[in-house]
Amino acid sequence: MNIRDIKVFICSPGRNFVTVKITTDSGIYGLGDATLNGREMAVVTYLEECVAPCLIGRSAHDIEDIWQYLYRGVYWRKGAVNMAAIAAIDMALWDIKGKAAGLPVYQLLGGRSRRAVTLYGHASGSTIDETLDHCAALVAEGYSAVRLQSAVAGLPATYGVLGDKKDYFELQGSRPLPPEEPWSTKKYFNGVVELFRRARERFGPELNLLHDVHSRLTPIESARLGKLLEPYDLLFLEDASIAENQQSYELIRQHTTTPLAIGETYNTLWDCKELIQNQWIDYIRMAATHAGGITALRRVADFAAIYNVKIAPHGAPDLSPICVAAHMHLNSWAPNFGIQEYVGAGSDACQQIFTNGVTVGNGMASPSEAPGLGVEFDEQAAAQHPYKRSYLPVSRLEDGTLWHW
Ligand code: GCO
Ligand code: MG
Repeated sequence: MNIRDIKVFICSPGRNFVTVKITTDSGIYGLGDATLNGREMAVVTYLEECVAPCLIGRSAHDIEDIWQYLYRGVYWRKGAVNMAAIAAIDMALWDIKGKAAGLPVYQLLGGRSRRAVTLYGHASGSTIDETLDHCAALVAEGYSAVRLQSAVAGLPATYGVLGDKKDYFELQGSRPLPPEEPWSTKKYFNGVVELFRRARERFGPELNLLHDVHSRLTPIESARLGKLLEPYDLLFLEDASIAENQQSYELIRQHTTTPLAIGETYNTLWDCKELIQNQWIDYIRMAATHAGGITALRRVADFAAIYNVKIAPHGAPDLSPICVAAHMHLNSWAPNFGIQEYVGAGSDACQQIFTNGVTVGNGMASPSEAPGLGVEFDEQAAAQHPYKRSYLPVSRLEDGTLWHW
């Protein structure tokens, strides 16, 4: 079963998605996600120009060798563009292997470790009340875990908050250049602790609560936030500070027992080796699409398990339904799975283009039982929604200093 053809598609059903389709000479094909938010065309070019020509004619069964070929065989290791390209090829090859074997991918990984995958939903609002009402609606739908984000009072926009305060879903095409958003740690601190105090007051002790800081704090500020949030018992505090210097998490860890999560921008295990090995974090949030696919994420999960770190894959809207499917297979298998971020099935157009077979209900999800990943991609429907250049916003302090993501 050799690789006959590799096609790369880019479509924008509300936001951009890059999709890879590998077809074999036996007629079996596989699909993978290579979406890199705001840098989509770099991955398309890399796949078409540098990756695809090297793979034509090779055995589609050689997942491991192809992964090594594209990682070790290339002088330029790691990197977001490279690893997103490898990820898409890898997912498509697992999809093909599953179809050839007549088994869903989670069975190839070793079978189920749990009945279903626990999800956390997103609740946000312009005010604390609005955020908590949003949370109540998710609880009514059956969610047992919810991420809370409220607009920072006194700032014109807050990333991660839906509504007129800011769009989280980054409407594509509306941003021909990166918008800029101001940040004030002081203003943020004023509201965030109150948000969680009020959430516990309203929902009681059972509901799992989460929060994403989007890396806006310095390590000592993160340590302080973790301490202040301890009474409200978060499942995890996400991306409190950046960890290019992984040791900065040692400082945060020394001060707080609030569980810590990080990793959605990481491309390889090397980005978080010390974080995991030293048990400075509790959840690793790498995504199959940005970290080299199923092959790579499986290794991350096994490494993390040794140190009591769980996987909690990134599940924002810029990961295509194909990546969502890949995560559901990994999550079903991984003995050290923690929780999966979930933001819904996407726009109507998105659901017309992609079918991923994932069953969602009562705040839980299960992968498709179909052979492979269980995903479908409608090429004609995708062609109706062409690529639109778009960017994530840039963050600046109120005096204009460029700030962290
Ligand atoms: C999350 C993420 C997203 C990212 C987005 C960037 O936890 O859902 O932080 O909000 O910012 O995926 O591409
Ligand atoms: Mg995040």
